[in-house]
Amino acid sequence: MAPIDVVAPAELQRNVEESIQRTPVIDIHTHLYPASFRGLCLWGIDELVNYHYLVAELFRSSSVSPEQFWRLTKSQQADLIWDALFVKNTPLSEATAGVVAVMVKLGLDPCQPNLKQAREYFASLSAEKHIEHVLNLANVKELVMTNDPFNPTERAMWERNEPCPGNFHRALRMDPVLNDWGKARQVMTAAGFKTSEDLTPQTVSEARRFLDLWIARLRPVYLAVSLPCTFTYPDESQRTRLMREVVFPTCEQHGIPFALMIGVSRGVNPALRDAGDGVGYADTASVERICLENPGVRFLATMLSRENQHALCVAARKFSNLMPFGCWWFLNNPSIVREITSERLELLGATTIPQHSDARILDQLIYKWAHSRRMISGALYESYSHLVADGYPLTRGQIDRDVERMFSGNFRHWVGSAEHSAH
Ligand code: FIX
Ligand code: ZN
Repeated sequence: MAPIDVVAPAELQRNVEESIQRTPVIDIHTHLYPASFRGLCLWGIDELVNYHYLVAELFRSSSVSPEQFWRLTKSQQADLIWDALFVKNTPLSEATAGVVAVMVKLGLDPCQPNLKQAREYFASLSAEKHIEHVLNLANVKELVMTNDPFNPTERAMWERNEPCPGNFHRALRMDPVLNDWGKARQVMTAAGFKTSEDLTPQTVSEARRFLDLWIARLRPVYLAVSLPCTFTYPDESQRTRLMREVVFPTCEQHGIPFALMIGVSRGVNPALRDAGDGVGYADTASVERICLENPGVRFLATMLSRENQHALCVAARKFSNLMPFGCWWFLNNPSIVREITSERLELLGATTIPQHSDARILDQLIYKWAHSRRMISGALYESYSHLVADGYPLTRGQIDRDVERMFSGNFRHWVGSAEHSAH
């Protein structure tokens, strides 16, 4: 007998959209901080408009040079970007359309000739209240930060035990350890760890002791690194040894997953600073070899190049310790989010983590999740409609279960707090 809450084909799209809208997400990769991390917690119109995605777009629509731009104050920079991208041009790009979506959701007029009205609005808010309001608007119940013990400002905040609310999970980022050992070991040495340039047995155990200290301090849900598009594993580099002798054993010992973010080409145009990074096609086989070599470690993986997405899905069919996540950075555009989500549903069902926001400014959660939900909903509806067309009695309960899994259950399961997931 067919279950009672079978969805009629004509009701399918509405049911999928409703389930997607009402299901809260865990945003597994952001650059956000709680209000207590003053100076690192970014929100408001000047930060929104100065987002590095928009800085990159400014130079296509203005004759200002990067040198001239960086000499301006933050509000002068925001005024310049607003005028060039929102007044003199139509906010068509995803990054500009995102600012418009945030302003409309907050009751602001995106067609103002300047930022006066918006600045007055944000000046009237308190960070704590606004964080709560934005998390509700975006239906984000928890998020994961990007915590860098090699950043002196952030390190000082953790060392003086700045309070961090429970819904702001930590992720221990270790780009310097794997991409700039010289810098990483200077920080370790300054903190009293006996490390040398060469990876002597003492250096390896001291580097592990450094990670153990920060794991105890942050209790991260995962350790993470971004890697260049030229990354290969294994090779003759220190990076391979650091992965094999320091990072992966540490993850296995603590039972903490490792997140691989692969495919960035840092500083292709250094004059643009954070806005100057690019993308390159990367070697998915390296991810397969890492998963094969480390069955005791769970890996999260996101790849920056569109051309790597299919192979990453196939790799995840081969390795159950590999969890593809998110449409990272230059992939976080509606048409590509839709494409990648469909591909993952077709190859991996509801077993992946479809999106993360990568938000650097709090308010961005509003548009990044509204736009992603729209595309994920479209992809999911399409997959279900094929199933229903073949005569499957799909229920509302199944839709809700699949959406909950993708929006939070799969991540909880992966990081070991699975009380919600259906696994
Ligand atoms: O490595 C990362 O976490 C990247 O997301 C950032 O470096 C990048 O600048 C960014 O903000 C992408 O959205
Ligand atoms: Zn990021």
